[in-house]
Amino acid sequence: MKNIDSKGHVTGKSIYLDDIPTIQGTLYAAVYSSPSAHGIIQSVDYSKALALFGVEKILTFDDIKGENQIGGIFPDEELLAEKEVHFQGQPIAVVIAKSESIAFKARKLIEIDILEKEVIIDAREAQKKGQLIMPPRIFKSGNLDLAWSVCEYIFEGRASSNGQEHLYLETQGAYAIPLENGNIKISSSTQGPTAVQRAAAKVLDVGMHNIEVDVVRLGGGFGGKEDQATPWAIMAAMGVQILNKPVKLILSRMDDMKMTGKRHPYDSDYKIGLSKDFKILAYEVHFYQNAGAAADLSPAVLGRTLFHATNAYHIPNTRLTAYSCKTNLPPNTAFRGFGGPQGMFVIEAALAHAAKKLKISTHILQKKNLLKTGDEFPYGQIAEGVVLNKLWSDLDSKFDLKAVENRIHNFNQENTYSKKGFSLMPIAFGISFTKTPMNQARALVHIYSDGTVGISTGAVEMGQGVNTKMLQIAASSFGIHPNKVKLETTNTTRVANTSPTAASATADLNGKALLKACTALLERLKNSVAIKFDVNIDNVSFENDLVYIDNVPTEMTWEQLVDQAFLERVCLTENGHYATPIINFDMETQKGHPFAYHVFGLALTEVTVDCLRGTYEFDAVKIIHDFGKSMNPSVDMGQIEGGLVQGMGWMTLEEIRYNKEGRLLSNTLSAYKIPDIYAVPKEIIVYPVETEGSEMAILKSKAVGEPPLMYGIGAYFAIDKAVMAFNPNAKLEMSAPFTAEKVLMGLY
Ligand code: MTE
Ligand code: LUZ
Ligand code: MOS
Repeated sequence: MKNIDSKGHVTGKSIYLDDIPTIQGTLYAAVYSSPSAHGIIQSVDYSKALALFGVEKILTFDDIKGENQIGGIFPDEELLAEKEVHFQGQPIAVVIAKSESIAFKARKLIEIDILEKEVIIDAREAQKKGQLIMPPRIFKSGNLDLAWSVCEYIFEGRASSNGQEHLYLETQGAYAIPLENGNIKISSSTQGPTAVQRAAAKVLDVGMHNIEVDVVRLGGGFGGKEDQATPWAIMAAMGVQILNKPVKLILSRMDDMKMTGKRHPYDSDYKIGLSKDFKILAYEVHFYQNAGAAADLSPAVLGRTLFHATNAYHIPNTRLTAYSCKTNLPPNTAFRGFGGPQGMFVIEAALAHAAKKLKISTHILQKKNLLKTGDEFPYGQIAEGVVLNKLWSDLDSKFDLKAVENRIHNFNQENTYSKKGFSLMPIAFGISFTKTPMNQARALVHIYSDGTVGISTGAVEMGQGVNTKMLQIAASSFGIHPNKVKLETTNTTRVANTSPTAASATADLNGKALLKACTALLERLKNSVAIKFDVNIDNVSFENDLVYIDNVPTEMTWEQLVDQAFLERVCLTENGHYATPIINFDMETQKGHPFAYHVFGLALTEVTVDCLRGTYEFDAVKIIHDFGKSMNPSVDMGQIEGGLVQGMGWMTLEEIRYNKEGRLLSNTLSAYKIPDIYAVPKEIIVYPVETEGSEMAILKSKAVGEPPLMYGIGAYFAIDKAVMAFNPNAKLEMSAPFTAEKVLMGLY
């Protein structure tokens, strides 16, 4: 089944936030933000802005009826700055005017006086000064001190990875409208409708029942709208609360880039110890996470860095220490992989470092240490259903690693100013929110009396195809044609208390809830058939829009059955609730079983470096991926390709730069380069490996949203190899992204 949104997208008919028809009298908002990265606000002069014709109101913290607080994990973030500002782009006021252009014009007339304070943009510097979001978090396993003493080889180094701009095509925004009795409806481009509802209620000092949040779909989220869609939605809602008129707030691209947080940059010190036969015995890391000016989701992101610090390898003795460092940058946030990729980059850097010193291929070390079923992760979970060795031998038999190595070696012998490199990148990514209580979902199903079906779940469609998967579940459960099923918007009045659409777990959680609701409805309908035909309920099934008895079609259509059931006063609506079983985690001991299952895969990346220019092209990426039993191969394949290229962008082209004053320099699309069609590998081959899947995956179809991003890490190490082929003495720092400039410096 194809993605149900494809046609709407290519014909431009799909509805995004800015396509929602506006109500007459709608006002437009622009956010006024701090020009300084750290300082005390002495005074703000709004008089000139207020005097501009068409300006209705300028909202400040003074207009907040409830709490001026939007911190999701820790209460450390004001919606609108009161006295002190902590990053450039921190919202201070919201100009509300009759048109967007008046709002922007008025914003320019605001004058501010700020007493500047010291600006810190570097994570290590913040840590040295004791600027931490929370105490360091530590994972320990085995006996590290003892392990060092038996290691034959020990290598120490440093690895860093930069942030990443989400660059969803649709910028952040919201449209809030007044309903009766002071109630407010917010259309929001958010991954977390409930998060918006909860925070809005708190800031406006109303109940959650007074706020309705509705989401049609997002033009991409990638984690950037898990927590950070909230402020704009509340600002619009505040406008409604005070002016009783609809208010629309959509960030311009430049505002979005400067006001919102990104993937966390990390700097890390590692120490890795190997036995004589190249088994990793010991691994120690200090991670310095650049959290930005407030916690946002940083503590949870930090957790996932630790969970994935050993990636797809078994390492018996570890000590992993992670610092969440408070700096004067916009609060960094969720981004596809959620800290996992940053952790994986470091172990890959450590292995590449060790291999260089040992004068062997990195993949010898990787292969030797691959995780196996029964191995224990540093956090206590026992690995299950691990297929990494199978993936490796599949890849080897399909592409012949030895032949690849020889071909590249020969090419490099024959060419002076063009060098090739390749890398392998195995992945093991844990599926579930690491905070166990978040792993729950609900779905609401109506069968209308004409046999058509309406579905609401907590899932937000953001391009990943979750609506298509939900529709498949309902249509196949009832044995009816998909055009009889409609996916409703994601709305807090129909499905309440939702977890955000995140952690790649959306289809699993919401799909399981939906399946439960459908199953309950099926039982009732089967019962109705069983009575009518005087057969056993187990002999009834539905297929091809018909009622089947003993697997033989009857004359009775699905519509006739639904009509009959309705007349019999059978309830044709059901709510399903699902909570992932088994999972748990003990924060005291930092041990448990946090993940429902892991997703595995292996990527082979080949690159050619132009050794005169420092530029490079990716010849091919070949992936063997563990889909379990994919319920929609074309949607899932799209996730693999998109995730891969997004990961490669993070590792190669995308370079976020702040100056010492904390000003974002890469604040436009001309200063921030993401992969385009020319940057993608010339060849991408994805081999699905059908595995048993997992009972906790929806229809055994494993989660696919985030894992493929981490294949992109292979790009970094392929380039590294090619550069070393040209200049074996290159002193390369492990510092992503590997931009063409860095390549050139490495070559010469
Ligand atoms: N794919 C598209 N097209 N757009 C997106 O915003 N977000 C990614 C991934 N794939 C995203 C995407 C992220 S960060 C996550 S967590 C998952 O989709 C969320 O959806 P899922 O749980 O349904 O996989
Ligand atoms: N969000 C979250 C996530 O709150 N917890 C998680 O574990 C997570 N993992 C990936 C992406 N978003
Ligand atoms: Mo994805 S980072 O879980 O939104």
